[in-house]
Amino acid sequence: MSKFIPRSTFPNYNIPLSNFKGHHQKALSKLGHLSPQLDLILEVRDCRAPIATTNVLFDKLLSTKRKLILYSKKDLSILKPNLLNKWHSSKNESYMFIDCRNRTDCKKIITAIQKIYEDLESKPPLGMRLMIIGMPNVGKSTLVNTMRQVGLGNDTTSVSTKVKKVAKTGGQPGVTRSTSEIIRLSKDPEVMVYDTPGIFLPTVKNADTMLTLGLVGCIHDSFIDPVILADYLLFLLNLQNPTGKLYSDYMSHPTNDIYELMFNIAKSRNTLKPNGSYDELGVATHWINLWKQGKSKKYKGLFDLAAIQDVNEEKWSEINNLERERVGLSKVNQKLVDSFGNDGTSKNFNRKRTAKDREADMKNRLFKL
Ligand SMILES: Nc1nc2c(ncn2[C@@H]2O[C@H](COP(=O)(O)OP(=O)(O)OP(=O)(O)O)[C@@H](O)[C@H]2O)c(=O)[nH]1
Ligand SMILES: [Mg+2]
Repeated sequence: MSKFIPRSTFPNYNIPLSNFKGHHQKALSKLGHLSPQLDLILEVRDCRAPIATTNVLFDKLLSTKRKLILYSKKDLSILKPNLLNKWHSSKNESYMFIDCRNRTDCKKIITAIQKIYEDLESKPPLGMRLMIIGMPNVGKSTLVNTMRQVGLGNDTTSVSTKVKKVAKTGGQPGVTRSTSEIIRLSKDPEVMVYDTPGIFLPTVKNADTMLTLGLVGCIHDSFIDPVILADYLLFLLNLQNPTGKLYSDYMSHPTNDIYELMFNIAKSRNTLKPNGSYDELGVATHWINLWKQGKSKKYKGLFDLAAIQDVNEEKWSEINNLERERVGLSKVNQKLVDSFGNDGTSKNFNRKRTAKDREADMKNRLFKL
């Protein structure tokens, strides 16, 4: 048999590149209004797609803020922590590699926050204020709940029954629709956090990125044809391991043909019809969900092409800079610059100030007293 060669490029399907919604815009302006009272930003990215789940819009609004980057869902990912180190060390950016449901990981985050608090020259009199931000469905609300249990509970091993979950979570994007009221995470020192809705980019740069975001659940299941998504997953898996081992439960040799794989999946699940046909959408969705939800330990994934290719720090910075330039030209970005200036600190000079602005000013003043 001839040697199997994985595909090096994926067909450019006509997939919508935008999923930016009204509540994303609203959350962005709320972020701008609350920004003056924030002492620290927790930016959550999915570590199965560390580049695609980076939203450069936040950099505009919060460029002057101290930030801790949290790469979530480490239990579902094969991303090497070394790669993150390579990317972040020269920029002196703080990051952590976490499972949002894991109490030990959340304890480490709280300890890091307490350390940052201790290093603050002037301590905020009413406690430290954080905001948790990120793309949809990366685990922000789950993280708030676990950090709260750890921060307000007494021990880190058993589940505290006293500390209730305060943030609604769920498997689809868009579960959190509006910025929360302030939530207490710990008492000594006083640490409070705002949970925010996941915010999408105005548009993503190409169909590959959209497919990557589909595989980590940043966009709704119904948004992309499951067969295309299943095929993209096969394309990525073959690049990671061209032996076919990653789907050896279903077939004995590697393939570039999603229909061959789907046929074999249907066969091994006994869902083939007598005429040899099968429910394409059902099988494709089953195949995607194995990886998306990490149905067992063997389905750990990495869905960012650049991360699979192990790009170096220079290339990673170049990708981010190009992305900043591209998103910088969008209307959404222009609106932010008009309202909050280039770094999120200035007030809008062209627009008449509204009652909402005055309310935000008042809150910010009170918090900083
Ligand atoms: N395996 C695993 N699942 C996680 C982790 N973090 C969150 N989840 C799951 O991911 C899904 C989304 O979590 P949420 O906390 O609702 O995500 P979110 O970022 O608040 O989502 P939006 O509010 O829609 O933007 C839920 O089903 C969580 O149980 C993690 O670290 N590992
Ligand atoms: Mg949420």
